[in-house]
Formats: sequence, structure tokens, C-alpha cells
Amino acid sequence: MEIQHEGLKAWIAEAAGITKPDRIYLCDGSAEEDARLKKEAIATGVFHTLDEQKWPGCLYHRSHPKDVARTEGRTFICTKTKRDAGPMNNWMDPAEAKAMVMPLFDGCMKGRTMYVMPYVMGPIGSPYSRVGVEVTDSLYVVISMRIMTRMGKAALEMLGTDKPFVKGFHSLGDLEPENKYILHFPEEDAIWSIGSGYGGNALLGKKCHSLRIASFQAKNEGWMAEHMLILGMEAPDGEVTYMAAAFPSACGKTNLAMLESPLKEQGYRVWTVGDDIAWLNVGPDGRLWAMNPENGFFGVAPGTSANTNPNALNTVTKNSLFTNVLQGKNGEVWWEGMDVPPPSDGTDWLGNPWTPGNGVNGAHPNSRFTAPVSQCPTLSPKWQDPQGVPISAIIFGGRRARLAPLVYQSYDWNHGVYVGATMASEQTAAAEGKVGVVRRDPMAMLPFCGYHICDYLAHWIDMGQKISHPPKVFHVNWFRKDANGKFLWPGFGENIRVLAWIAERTKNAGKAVETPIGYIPTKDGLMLEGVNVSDGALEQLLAIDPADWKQELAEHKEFLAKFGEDLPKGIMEQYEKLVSRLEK
Ligand code: GTP
Ligand code: SPV
Ligand code: MN
Repeated sequence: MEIQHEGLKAWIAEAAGITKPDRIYLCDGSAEEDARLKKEAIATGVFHTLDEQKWPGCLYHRSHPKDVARTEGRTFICTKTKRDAGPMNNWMDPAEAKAMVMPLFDGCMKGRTMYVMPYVMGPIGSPYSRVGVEVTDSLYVVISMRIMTRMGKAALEMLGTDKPFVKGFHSLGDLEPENKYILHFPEEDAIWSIGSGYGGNALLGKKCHSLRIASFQAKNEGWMAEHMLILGMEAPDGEVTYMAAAFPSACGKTNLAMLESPLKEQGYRVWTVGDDIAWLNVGPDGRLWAMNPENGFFGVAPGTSANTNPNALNTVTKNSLFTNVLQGKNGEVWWEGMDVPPPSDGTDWLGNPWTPGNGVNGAHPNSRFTAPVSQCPTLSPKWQDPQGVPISAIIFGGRRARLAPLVYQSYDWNHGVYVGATMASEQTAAAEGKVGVVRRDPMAMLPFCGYHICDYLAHWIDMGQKISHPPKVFHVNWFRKDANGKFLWPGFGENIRVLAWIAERTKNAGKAVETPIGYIPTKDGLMLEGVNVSDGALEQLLAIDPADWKQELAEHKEFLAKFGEDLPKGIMEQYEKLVSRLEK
């Protein structure tokens, strides 16, 4: 395997000139290579082995204790002007940013190997797929990227002699929080990341490339890169309705994408296409088509059990990586909410001896599994379709203990854009920051939009004009609580009942009532046979409390006011319409 691409050769030489590795290794992505690199990673303590009988092909990794989640405060969009990064991103001047981190990169790979990983985001052969190349000194990153992307030879072939690619420049650095930087240069298709080996900070194909850089490309080229799962919901007549859903990190995308239906016998089930990122293009038929650029799942472990998400558990039984979960003494893995008895003895995510009931979590709340998409039992036969799947519904959602009803449908595309723009969620452990605090997170893209958020919202409104058959837009909330702080809705598999209503609504069926915020199901509009939700709970789940919404509107206003003149007119129009509907 040889590189035929002069631009790539030059860039590798440049990266090596800065980092000064002892060796440069070009990854071919083969199984033989994977086995060899895993052996080396085990020998050097990057990975620990697990019980080969119970967890065949699986490995365990513990990250640096201060490097356990994305670090939004250390993440920057480096556009020429500050304006273009927008008010929701950290910004640095590109030249200044590079000058600042250069001393950290200088010689950082001395005595080590620089791995060069060409990778494809999207199915091989799809017109919508894109190539990136990441260089890194982390074997954990290499072994993870082989699962998460189509890595190696196929990418180099796609690159040919002159195709464009996203340049990902990564090093572990010293892993000290104050030396951590995740820098994006959307105007140069480049990412520089140093000081983190974890998830979205280091597997640069994921959030850095497929969302931050891709969202910028998508805006300029007329498509969309979104923080969305993609699923197909099959109804008893056999028809599959495809949906894409944007929930903030750790708010249920993987779970919904792999939903195990309790209504299978009645003919309702879910097919998984993707669990985190969607690239959406307008098809020749005027519909919006969605493709999953990833090849693997990087999913939250805690709370994943045979009850909540059996398909995730079945996906990770082999060839998977586990990061920061509990390592049992007999080579098993375990996490809180796995719903099986814990090992009698183990080592926690910090590397300390652990026994059940010793008062500390065995697994970090953002501990994760890395597993090939191909192993998912509910995998859609269309998951690698070069065109993607046609989307009939876009769903926004988040964690709201109050306010947001179980589900509602927006009036039209622009109203849907408003619903997405003003969505909010309680913060989770997926990023640094106080868990539980409600923050606005437009389209779940707050940490991932690679340019000015108002230009992004304007792009959404423009796309509505370009899509002659736009998807209907919905909002869901699985997390509403009663006065005692208990979830009102059972969630997980039972969410199929909401998906069924959504699918009906996309066909202009499904019983609904009009409210100021949109259409909500009538009490008999949802299929609730066989689920334990009392009449009172249902009422609370669908309630639209005028006082709460008045408060919410005031918060919308304050939030939107921050954008000043940059806010697209279409958004303000929707705000005013909502105000007048609520006043009536
Ligand atoms: P990222 O990978 O960070 O983008 O997260 P995600 O959006 O894919 O979230 P995921 O599906 O991994 O769920 C995160 C947490 O929410 C897990 O602990 C789940 O158990 C929990 N969760 C998911 N769906 C539901 C639900 O319907 N109800 C309740 N109560 N909890 C849920
Ligand atoms: C998220 O935080 O939304 C994730 C995990 O999917 S990470 O890859 O770390 O961004
Ligand atoms: Mn995510």
C-alpha cells in the first residue's frame, strides 16, 4: 500500500517534522494489522485483556482520570474572523491558535510511532461519503478508529491522487487538563487536537470531522451534518418510516436507535441505521435522505441493560472495547445499571480495588463501549445504502423534568426549526459542567456546530425551501417527572408507542389536538395497551402548563436576544407566533 497523493505525502511530512516521531506507520485497516496492534497495546498496558470465553475479542481501557469526557471549554473554532465562529463557540485566531499549541506538538512523538490513518466517513461508494486522515501517537485511538470508521486501504483508494481530505492532527501530549486543546480550522479542513485521548476529543472522525468541520462544509454545499440518530420504524403493514432524532449527549439517541419493541407481535419494530450522527442530503425526489457516516457505536455504558437496551448489550458481546467501566477480577466488565449482579471483586475506572457496596461507582458515568455497527441485531438492511434512507420525521428532544410534553408535532418546517433552535436539556456527564443544569442546546448542536449558530439556523430555514417534501418535525421528552421526582414515562422500549404516533402523523393520520405549542396526541391517540401508565400520569405527560410555558417563553426571548441582528428573521417570526398562540 503506497500513498499516491502528493498533498497527503506533504502533510504527513509536515506533521512528522513537527512531532518528530521515531517511526511513521501507515494503517491499512486489515484484520491482521488490528490483531498485531492490539497485541502491542496489551503489551504496553494501553489495553487489558478480558475473559476470551465471555467477551471474545474484547478489550478494556482505562483513560487518564482527568480525561473522561469531551472538554467543551478547551474546544475552539478557529475561523479568520471571530464573528464566523459565533457566540456559542470558543474562538481563536487560526495563526495564534497554531502558534500557541506548536510548543506542545513540537517533538511530542519523540521515541514513539506516528500512526497515519486514512478513513472514510460514510459507506464506501456513497456519493455523500468523505475522507479524512488522522495522525496520532495513541494506539487506543487507532484501534478505536478502526471500529468507528472505514479505516485504511479503502480510504486511500477513495483519496486517489488528488481528492480533498480532512486533516486530523492528534497527539496525547501530556494529558494535563491545562495542556489540552481541540482546535478546528473549518476554512482549512483541519483539526488539531492535543492533550486528550478520549472519545470525541481524540477520535477525530467523529465530532470534530463529522459534525464541526462537516457542518461548515454542509452549509457551504447545501446539505446538513447533524447530531442525530437514524432509525426505521416498521408498522404492521410492513411499511418502514425513517426518522432522524437530535437529542443532546447522553439523552437517549443510542437507546432509541436500537429500541427493542414490546409490540413486535403486533408488527411494530425498529431498524437501526445510526446512533449519533446523520449526514442529510436532498434527493432528486425532493425528500431529505439520511446517511450514517460512522461504522461503530461509541455508547454510554451505565444504564445499559437487558431491560433498557438488550440490542446494545448484544452488540457489545464481541470485538468491542470498554473504556472506564468496572473491570471484574475474572476478566468481566460491569457498570452501574447493567442489572446483573456485580463481580465480587474488581478494579474501578480509576484503577482502585473495588467491591460491591464500597460506596463508589465502579464505572465512570461517561464510561463507554466501542462496537462495530455491523454487530447490531436490529441493524437495518439499508444502513449502508449509498443514498441513505428517506426521512419522514425529524425529532428533537432532551431531558426536561418539567414543561415539555411526552411528544408534540410542530405546525410546519419553520416552526420545527424554532422548536429545535430553542430546545433545552439538563446537562449530563458526557461533557464537563454541572450535571442537571438546564441549558439551551439548539438542535443538540451547541457543542458541535462548526460556525456561527445564526448562520446555522438560517441554513435550516433555507433547507426548508430546498426540500420540496420536507419531513414533519416533532419534539419528545422521555424524562418528565412527577411531583416526587419519578419519571412519568417508562421510556426505552415503550418509546415505540410514541414513534408509532409520529409515523402515523407523517401520513396525516394519528389522533391529535391542536395546542399553542403544536399538535399533541389525544389520550386515545397513543397505543397504550399493555403499558403501565396511569390515567393521571398520562394527563401530566401531555399537560401544557400555561404558567410554565410563560416562563419558558421569557427564557426563549432572553436566549434569542443574545444573537441580536444575526438572528434569522424566520426564528423571530416563530417566536411571535408562539407568543400570540399562547396569549389566546
Ligand atoms: P451520546 O452517545 O452521548 O450522544 O448519548 P445518547 O444520546 O446516545 O444517549 P444514550 O442512548 O446512551 O442514553 C444515555 C442515558 O440515558 C443512559 O443512561 C440511558 O439509560 C438513559 N436513557 C435512554 N433512553 C431513556 C429513556 O427512554 N428513559 C429514561 N428514563 N432514560 C433513558
Ligand atoms: C457525545 O458526547 O455526544 C458522544 C460521545 O457521542 S463523544 O464521542 O465523546 O463526543
Ligand atoms: Mn453524541
